[in-house]
Amino acid sequence: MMELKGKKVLVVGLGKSGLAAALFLRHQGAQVTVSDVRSAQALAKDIPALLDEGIMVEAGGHGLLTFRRQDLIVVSPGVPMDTPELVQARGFGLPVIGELELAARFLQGKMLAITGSNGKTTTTALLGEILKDAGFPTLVGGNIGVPVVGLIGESTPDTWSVLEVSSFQLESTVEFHPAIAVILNITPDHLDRHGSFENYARAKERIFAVQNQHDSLVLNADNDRSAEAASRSAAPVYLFSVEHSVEQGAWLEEGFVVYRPSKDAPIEQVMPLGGIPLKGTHNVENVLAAVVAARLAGATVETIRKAIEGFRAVEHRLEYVATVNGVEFYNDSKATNVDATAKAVASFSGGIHLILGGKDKGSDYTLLSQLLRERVSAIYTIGAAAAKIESHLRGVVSIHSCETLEKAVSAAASAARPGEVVLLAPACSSFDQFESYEHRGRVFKQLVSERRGFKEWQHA
Ligand code: UMA
Repeated sequence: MMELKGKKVLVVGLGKSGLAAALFLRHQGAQVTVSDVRSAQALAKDIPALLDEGIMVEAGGHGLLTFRRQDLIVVSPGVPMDTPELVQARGFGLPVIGELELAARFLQGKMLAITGSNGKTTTTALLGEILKDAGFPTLVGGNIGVPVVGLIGESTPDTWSVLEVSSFQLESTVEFHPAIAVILNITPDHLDRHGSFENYARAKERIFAVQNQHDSLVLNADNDRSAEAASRSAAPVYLFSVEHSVEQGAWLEEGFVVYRPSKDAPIEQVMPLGGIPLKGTHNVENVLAAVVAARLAGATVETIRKAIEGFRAVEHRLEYVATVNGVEFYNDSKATNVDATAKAVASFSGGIHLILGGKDKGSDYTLLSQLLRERVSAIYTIGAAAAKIESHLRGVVSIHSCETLEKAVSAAASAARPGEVVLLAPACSSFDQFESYEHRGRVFKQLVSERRGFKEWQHA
């Protein structure tokens, strides 16, 4: 464990992670400064509490000098590692680590870490439930919305920390060492930040970089880039597949989820496929991954089955909102990349009115063409990416340019016939028009509930 007492530490970024990291470092006796590009006015909510703790705050930009006089720099996940200030700091030999790495050095107990382009939050939440139900002291955090550094105080040597980890967090890890690591899938995302698919995939692979033969790595046999990581793993690899059986891991057999701990061991029947309460094949994959990881952590088949049966969709992830005039509304605001949108669309057989758009991340929307032709009645574009999406999908499906979510919900709801679906699965991040994907999802749900209110009022 590193000594922080009396050390000068700079925290870059004052979001959830920066705030938690600054307070933790201060409580360890470090002299802490936080630097953020946002104005003092924008940060007003957090500054007084930090100053009270004796933490210095630099707002409105990152001063080059601030970055020089430090013993350690801790970076928030949303801050790219190649900003000029950080490049210069590393040039001067200053240690620069991410919030996850800092946390990993102090967290007690074992870590079960989950990454992937899609499905991370659902799988993390599900595994958290299973391990709690199994009676293990369990903490849940990471990209799911709770900074890992904030879990340190509650952790004990017996704790299982179930962590959702993103490529942004993994990119800069050094000692981060989960006992069980899961890569659900690797498909293009965050290319604006990582520069190329390969860089992004390599960042994700850091989840098992420090693992050894006593650890376990869980990979998706059906996703090439996930499965291929097996060749670089020092830890034994377990697979899951919705398509075929695997030597050790989980798959589907005659309508059942089954698990085999090793090649020659008997097959364990976990639960009928119909008992999974979540929509879509991608959620079956998430469940299979959770079954493998939970069995490896020591949960019984019985506990796993019950926890899965009682699990409900996490908010903003293919979340059923309401049925209005016979039209079903689904909120998949967390579908912030093309692959997630494809998975959402594939979860319905047809008649989909799809709301697409937001902030583009360098994505190729033509990848959706085939699926849209098969299942989508019309698309409704919103936000900054609208023109690009329209140019990629012109001629594929009928397009309504709506600009705002409000207009899109209204247009889609008017066009959809009973039995059809209005789906928000925008394939983009939200930051052009909303604070976050959660904010976008809540606005969507609000707009739907207003329509329901309108209908009730009409029929009153
Ligand atoms: N900032 C700077 N300088 C910069 C860039 C940003 O000062 O060059 C500042 C911003 O002004 C802002 C702060 O940094 O004040 C934001 O930091 P952050 O983006 O790291 O946000 P946090 O609130 O700390 O949230 C982060 C994760 N955010 C990102 O990775 C972008 C959250 O994941 C995570 O839940 C949280 O830590 C707790 O671990 C969100 C996310 O979008 C949900 N993740 C991506 C995804 O899921 O696709 C990876």
